[in-house]
Parts: sequence; C-alpha cells; structure tokens
Amino acid sequence: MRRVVVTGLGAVTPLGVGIRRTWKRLLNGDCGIVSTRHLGPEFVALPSQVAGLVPVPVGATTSQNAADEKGVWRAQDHVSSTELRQTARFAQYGLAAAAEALDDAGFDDGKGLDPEMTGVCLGSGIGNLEELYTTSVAYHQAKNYHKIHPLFVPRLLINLGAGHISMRYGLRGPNHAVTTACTTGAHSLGDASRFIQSGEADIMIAGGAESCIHPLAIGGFARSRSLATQFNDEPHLASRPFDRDRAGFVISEGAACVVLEELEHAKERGARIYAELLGYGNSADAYHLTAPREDGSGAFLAMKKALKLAQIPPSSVDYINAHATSTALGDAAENQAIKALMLGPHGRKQTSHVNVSSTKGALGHLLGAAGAIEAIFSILAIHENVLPPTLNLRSVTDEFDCNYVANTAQQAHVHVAISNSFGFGGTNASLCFRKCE
Ligand SMILES: *[C@@H]1O[C@H](CO)[C@@H](O)[C@H](O)[C@H]1NC(C)=O
Ligand SMILES: CC(=O)N[C@H]1CO[C@H](CO)[C@@H](O)[C@@H]1O
Repeated sequence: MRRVVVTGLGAVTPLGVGIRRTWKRLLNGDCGIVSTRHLGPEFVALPSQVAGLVPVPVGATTSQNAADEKGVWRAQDHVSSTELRQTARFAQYGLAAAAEALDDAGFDDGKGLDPEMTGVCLGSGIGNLEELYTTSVAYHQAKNYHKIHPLFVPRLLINLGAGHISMRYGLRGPNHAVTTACTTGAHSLGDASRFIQSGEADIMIAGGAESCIHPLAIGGFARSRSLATQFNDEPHLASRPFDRDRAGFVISEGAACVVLEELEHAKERGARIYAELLGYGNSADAYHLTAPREDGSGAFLAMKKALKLAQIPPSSVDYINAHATSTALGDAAENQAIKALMLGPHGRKQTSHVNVSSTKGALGHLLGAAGAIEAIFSILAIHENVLPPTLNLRSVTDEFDCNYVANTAQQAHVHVAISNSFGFGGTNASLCFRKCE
C-alpha cells in the first residue's frame, strides 16, 4: 500500500496571506472576523453584517483588519495580469495558496516536479457568484447576449481553479475539482490521497478555495437561518463554537492547499514531512437539506470510517479539529458524535481527556476551503505539539464537557489528529493524520 504524506502548506485566510502568519495569529488568539458595512449599502441591509475577509491594503477599503500592511492581499503579487483577467477571486486565492505550498515543499515555482505524475485537486463550494450575478443583471437589462463577457464561462467554472494551477506549472497528472458544499476541502485532500495510493500520481496539490462575500450569498444563508445575526456591532464575538450563546455561523473567504506526496518519493528527496494522511472516511446523513441528525450519527460514521481505514483506535486520537460552525444544532450533534466515539468501547475513559477545538471562532466558516485550512491546522497541531484555541468560548451547557481549548492555545503531545467537515445535503468527511517518525 502506497502511503501518503504532507510535505507543503499554503493559505490565504482572514488572518492574513500565508500559512505561517495565519497559524501564528491563530495561536495568538487573534480573530479575523470584521464588519461588512464598509462594503456597501446592500451589506448594511442584510441581517448578518460580519464576515471573515482576507485583509487588503488600507485605502482600498476601510477594513479594520488591514491595519497592518504585512500579510495583506494584493492580487498582482500572486497572479499575472493574464491570470487576473481570466480568473475568479476564489481561483486567485487558490493559485496563491498552491504557490506557497509548492515553495514550502521545496518545489519553488514548480521546479523539480515530474509533470505527468503531479496533479491538482482544488474545489470550491459556491464559486463565482459575483460574475453570475452581474452578468445576469446586465443580460436581463439589455436582452443582448453581447453583454456576456467572452471570459464569462471560464471565470464561472469551479474546476478552472485547478485548471489554472495545472496550466501555470504544466502539471499533467489528475486534475479534479470537488464541490460538496462545506465538505469540499476535506474531500479534495481525501480524493487526492487516493490518486496517490492508486499510483496515478506521486504528488498532488490539494485544497479548497472560496470567495463569495456577496449580498446574494449572505442573503441566501441568512434566509436558511444559518448565519450569526446578533453580533453586528461586535464582529470578533460573532463566531463562538460550542458556546452557550452561539447563534449561527460567520461566512468567510480564503483558500488553503497542501502538497501531498507518496512517502518513499518524499524520503528520497529528503523532504520535510509534516504528517501522514492515514485515513479518510465518508458518510452521508441521508436525512435533511441543512440540518444534521440530532444524534450526530452522520459525523460519528465518518470519524469511525476514517479511523478504521487508519487502523487506529479512538483511544489513540489526541486532538479533533471539529467542523463546529457555531450553530446551535450542528455543534451539539457533532459534540455528541465525538463523545460517542471517544467514550465508546475503544475510546478514552473521561470526557475531560478528549481534546477538541473549533478554529472557526477565529476564522469563521470558509465553506469550500474550510476542510482544507482546518486539515492544515490539524497537521500543524501534530507538527508543533500545540492545540489551536476555540475563540469566544465563555460558558457552556452541561453536555459540553470535553476540553475545547477555550480561548488560549494549549501545549499537548499530538501524535494523531482528526479533522471533521460536514456539508449541506448531509455529506460528512473525516481526515485522520499521524506524526511521521
Ligand atoms: C489534552 O490537552 C492537555 C493540555 O491542555 C494535555 O495535557 C493532555 O495530555 C491532552 N490529553 C490527551 C489525551 O491528549
Ligand atoms: C453532525 C452530523 O451528524 N452530521 C453532519 C453531516 O452533514 C450534515 C449536513 O447538513 C451536517 O449538517 C451535520 O453536521
């Protein structure tokens, strides 16, 4: 069986451009969630006026998040003028995250890659809503198809994110784009690992990208009653996974990519190995459009399968990066699933020994990129033996009796970590990573 390891990391997030910066600020307890009111009157009319925005230079907008000029997003630093014209913003974030991950893995500018044995899996949950909206409006008003830009379709298609990465580096291995709502990022990593296991590729760039901070997306999620609406004056308090006062998720944007590599291939070139991707489990709730099964049995099945494939008992799991988006139902269902798994026959004896956190308190919900960035946090937890915190966790109801790493990062030996992702439609995935010695 070919084994798959992680050798490179890259990200663009509301905590900044670059994975080191994001991770440092996450451990520091910083929050990337800001008000959206400066984005225009349409945003002020929405019930939820907070979002995790990738910081941009001061002056471009009045985003408070951009106070510090380092780690801010300037598209021209990451994409060529041709790419800029041809791509949606989610794809630009994806290109930047992929470039950082490749550099981090020692393949600067793609040098040293075998084109035929290197592929890309980059997905997005929603894609380019802005393009769809503006084109629809222009077309409707003029009733003239010349209002449709010649690049409309290439800017719209979700798989063009992966396509652009392959074109930039000339990668001719598998090229794939998952779109499974908020499970997209996890499925991208998991499916990419199977391309390597099967021998179709030695190296895969895998991740998720999202940028749909648009009134239509916020309005839509608000209408499905999923968003936080009670913290518009205090954005940094809006995302509060597991907390008693949690009341909906915060929409965010960004991208995250990893370089996955076959173990022997990585060893041969002396690559730094962050962790091994040991197990990948999938399940479906088969229950409801947006709500989880209350008992969390969907999440339970996904984690159980990931551990079964990893051949690891629940008692060996040191850290769980929860999907927990800060909704009343979702967090409770996942908590129940985690406890059922970790306190079951082969689990730990006490809930207080179960270490779980949700990094969405600091970043909000990156939708199609969430599974990828949270997988990276799980990998770094293993690599650096530290548990990233759950922000805004002030008080809990009785059933929340694990260690949720409230507000401050904790040192702990992390050998095995699980990253959970669940999406609308009831699709659930878990990734299991292990330290590679
Ligand atoms: C959980 O985290 C704490 C640090 O807060 C650590 O001391 C403990 O060993 C961890 N438990 C497990 C089972 O990993
Ligand atoms: C927690 C749980 O049991 N299931 C998750 C699976 O996917 C659904 C899809 O809506 C999520 O909402 C659940 O949280």
